[in-house]
Amino acid sequence: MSQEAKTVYPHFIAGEWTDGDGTETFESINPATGEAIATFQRGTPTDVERAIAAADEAFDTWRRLSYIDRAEYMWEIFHELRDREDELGEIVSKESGKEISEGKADVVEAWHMVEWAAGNARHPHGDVVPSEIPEKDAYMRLKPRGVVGCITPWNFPVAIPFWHMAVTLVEGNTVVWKPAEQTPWCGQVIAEMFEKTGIPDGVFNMVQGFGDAGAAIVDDERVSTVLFTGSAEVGHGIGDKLGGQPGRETSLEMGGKNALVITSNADLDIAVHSAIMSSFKTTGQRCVSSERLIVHTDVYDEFKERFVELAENVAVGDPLDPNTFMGPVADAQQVEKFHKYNELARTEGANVLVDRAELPPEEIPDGFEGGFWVGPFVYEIEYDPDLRCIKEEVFGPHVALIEYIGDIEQAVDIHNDVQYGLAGSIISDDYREINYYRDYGEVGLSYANLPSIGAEVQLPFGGVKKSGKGSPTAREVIESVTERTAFTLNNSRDIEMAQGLSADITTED
Ligand code: UN1
Repeated sequence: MSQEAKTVYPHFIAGEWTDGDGTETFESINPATGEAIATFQRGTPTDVERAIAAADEAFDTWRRLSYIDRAEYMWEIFHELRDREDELGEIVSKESGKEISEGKADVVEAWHMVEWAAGNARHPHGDVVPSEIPEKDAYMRLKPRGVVGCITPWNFPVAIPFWHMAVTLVEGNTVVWKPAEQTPWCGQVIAEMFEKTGIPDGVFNMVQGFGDAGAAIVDDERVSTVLFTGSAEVGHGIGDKLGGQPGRETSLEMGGKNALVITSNADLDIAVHSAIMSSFKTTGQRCVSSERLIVHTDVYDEFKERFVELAENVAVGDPLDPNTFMGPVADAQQVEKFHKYNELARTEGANVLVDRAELPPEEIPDGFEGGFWVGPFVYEIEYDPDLRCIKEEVFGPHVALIEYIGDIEQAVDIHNDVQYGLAGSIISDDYREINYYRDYGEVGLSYANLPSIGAEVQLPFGGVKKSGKGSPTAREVIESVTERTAFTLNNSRDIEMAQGLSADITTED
C-alpha cells in the first residue's frame, strides 16, 4: 500500500524553516466545512527556547540599524500584503470562517498597520525638553526593549499579528511570535513574507502551536515584553505572572461584554443598522462585538420589531459567497459555548425573540454540513445585576435586549455594570446624551451613531477594567516595546544644578 507523503509545515526560527523537536502535529480546519486545510508542527517549549535564543542574539545587530533601514523590511511586507489582498483575503476566510469582505478587510487592516509603523520611522522619536539651566540640553529618547513575545488570536489572523509586530520591529526589537492554533496557515504565509524580505536571521521568529508554547514565551525572562490579544482568562494570567517581575512589560487586549445604548432620541435607522453590524458581523466574534443592546422604553418596541426582523433574516452561509453576512463560528468549542450561554439565558428568564441557534439543514449550503454553524440568538431580559448572561462574554451571535426607563445616567449605569470595558456605542441625536456617554461610558473604544466595531489602526485599541492593560497597536504599543531615557547634556564647563541646588564643593578648610 503506498502512503502519500503529507506536507507538515514547520516553524521559522533563526532564519530557517525547522520541524523543531516536537513529534506532534496539528491541523488547520476550515470552519465552514470541518475539513483539514493543512498540517503543522506543534511547537514545544524547547522550540520556543531556541526561537528566543535566536531573537536575543539578533537584537544587538538589529537595534544598531537606523529606523529607516529597519522600516525598509516592513515596506516590502506592505507591498506584498497590498498586492496579494485578494489571495490572502480568501485564505483568511477559509481558515477563520469570516465572510470574504471581512477576510480582505483583515489584510487591508494589516497593511494599514505596516504602513503606519514603517512611515513612523521617518517621524520624530522622543522629545526635546527645556531645562532650567540654559546650558543644558534635555531630551526624552526611546530605546528598544529587546525580545518581544507576540501571542495573537485567530479572529484577525493577519491584522493583529501586524498590530503587534510592525511597530515592535521598526522600533528595533526582535520578535518571537506564536500564531493562534486555529489559524496556522495565515502564520505560515506571514512567515514566508518575512523570509522573502531578507530580514536578518533571528529578528523574526515564528513557532506554531498551542498554549504550552505561548506559556514558554511568557515564562522566559529573556522576553522583555509580552504582547497578547485574546481571552481575558489567559491575558490576566500573563499580567499576574509578569506584573511582579522587574523589567518585564505586557500589553494585553482582552475581550468585552460590549453594548450599544439606544436612547429615546435615537435615529432608529442608524440604531438598527449599527446593532446588526455590532452583533452579527464576524458572527459576533470580534472582541468589540456587542452582546447587549440597552434600549430606551420609548423606542423599545419599534427597535425590537425592526432588529428582530433583520436578525431572523441575515444571510448565514459560505464565507466565500459575497452575499453571505455571517460565516460559521471558529470551532466546535465556540459552538458549544454559544449553546451553553443560550441555555443559561433561558434559565435566567430570557424571553427568546430569535432562535436560529441550531441552523436548520436547509440553511446550510450543500457540501458545508461539517462546518461549525450557528445563527443569531436574540432575547429580551429584564435588567438585573445578578444575571450572568448579560455579564459574561460569549463571543458569538448571542444578543440581549435590555429595556431602560429614565435618562442617560440610567442607561450608562447598566452599560458600565460589567467587569469588562472594551468598546461601546451610543445612538442618539442629542449631543448632551452623546457627551455624557463619551465622558462616563467605561470603555477604551467609544462610538456615537456608529457600530461598536471597525476601529482604524492609527487609534489606540485597548480596553479598561477587565478588558485590558495597555494597547497593542500603533503609537500606544511604542510605550510597551521601548524604554524612555531622560538624557541631559551639559554644554558648559561648569556644573550648574536645577532646583537651585548648590554645586559648590566645600571642604573642612
Ligand atoms: C477584535 O475585535 O478582536 O475595531 C479586533 C475593529 C477591528 C479590530 C477588531 N479593527 O472592529
